[in-house]
Amino acid sequence: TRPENGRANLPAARRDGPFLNACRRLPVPHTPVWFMRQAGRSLPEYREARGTVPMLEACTIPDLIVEITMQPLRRYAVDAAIFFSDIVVPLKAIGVDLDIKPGVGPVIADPIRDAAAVGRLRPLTPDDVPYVTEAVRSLDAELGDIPLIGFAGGPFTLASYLIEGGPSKNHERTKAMMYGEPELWARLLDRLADIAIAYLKVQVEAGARAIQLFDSWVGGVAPADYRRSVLPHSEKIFSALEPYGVPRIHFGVGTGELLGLMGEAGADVVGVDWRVPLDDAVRRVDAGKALQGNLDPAILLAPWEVAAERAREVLAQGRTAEGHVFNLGHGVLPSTDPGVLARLADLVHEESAVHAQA
Ligand code: 1CP
Repeated sequence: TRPENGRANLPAARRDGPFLNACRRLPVPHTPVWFMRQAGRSLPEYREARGTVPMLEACTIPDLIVEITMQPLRRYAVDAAIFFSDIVVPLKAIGVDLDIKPGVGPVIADPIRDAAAVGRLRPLTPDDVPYVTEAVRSLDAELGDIPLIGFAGGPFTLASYLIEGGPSKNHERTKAMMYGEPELWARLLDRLADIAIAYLKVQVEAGARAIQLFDSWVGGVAPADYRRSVLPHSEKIFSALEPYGVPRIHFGVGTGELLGLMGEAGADVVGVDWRVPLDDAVRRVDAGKALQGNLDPAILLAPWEVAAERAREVLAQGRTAEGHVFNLGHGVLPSTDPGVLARLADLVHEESAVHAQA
């Protein structure tokens, strides 16, 4: 049964479109498409709307969240919107002293390196993020048939920011804790899983119709360690969301060797970066999963015909999956021409529709 989700006052006749149906491996009239980081610095209207408002503050202002989330939908024929926020917002909301520094990313004032610091990470409640509930409700009403994707950071990626104190190339201290202090590591990841669960529930209960768990930096972990030290926590998150019946997407960068395990963790849709062709990814995940991806975002900086040819290849490889949601293999690069993304969304629709009818 579907838990009470606060959407009872909205029109009931809302149909699941191509995005939700592809996630559920149902027939679609065309391949659905959205772009990770479709809102953000590639759009002049984003830079205009943000002005001088710091990133984390912007994530607490419902009108601004709604405006920035809607901006890409005015330009691109995308089949889903993604909530404008950041993976560190719930950590800030429970009192972690952190900031998002322009050109750097999340920076933590007092990195978490011992049991006392892990103990200070408290659970998240809906009252910690009223601006999320308010913004998602407004978006749900404004979006009509276009579904909103809610998201949270995966446990390894959030742990890495908290332990390293900021962005990191090798995740050295993070892995040192994972290997050397497995009990402390498990306690930290369990708390982060609970925070992600609470944060995702807030979004789904306010109207998000799918969720994506971004474990962006987990690709540096070997499969056996992933299974032992990360998967149980991701699994806890996905199973807590299961009763809501919303598609659950799981994505990380460089996770070619982990795709099967990321599906096993409980994702309905496995996100694939540009390194593994989708027809190969199909063989790496169990039956019963849809795939999302995976055009190299950098190819959009090459001439259009080059990008278009590769997009056609991604569509062809995606036809071997039980369900395919077209996306980039990671987020839109800030220097991307929005006009190219607009053409890409149209190409995906037009060229996949031909095959859907065939
Ligand atoms: O399409 C959208 O609306 C995107 C919204 C969004 C999302 C999904 C933002 C806004 N951040 C995120 C998630 C996020 N944040 C991830 C997972 C997705 C991914 O892998 O790209 C990660 C790893 C972060 C952490 C983060 N926040 C970074 C990366 C730092 C690093 O370790 O290299 C950065 C640069 C940020 C800041 C940020 N978040 C979002 C924006 C638009 C920005 C840029 C800040 C600004 O505009 O001032």
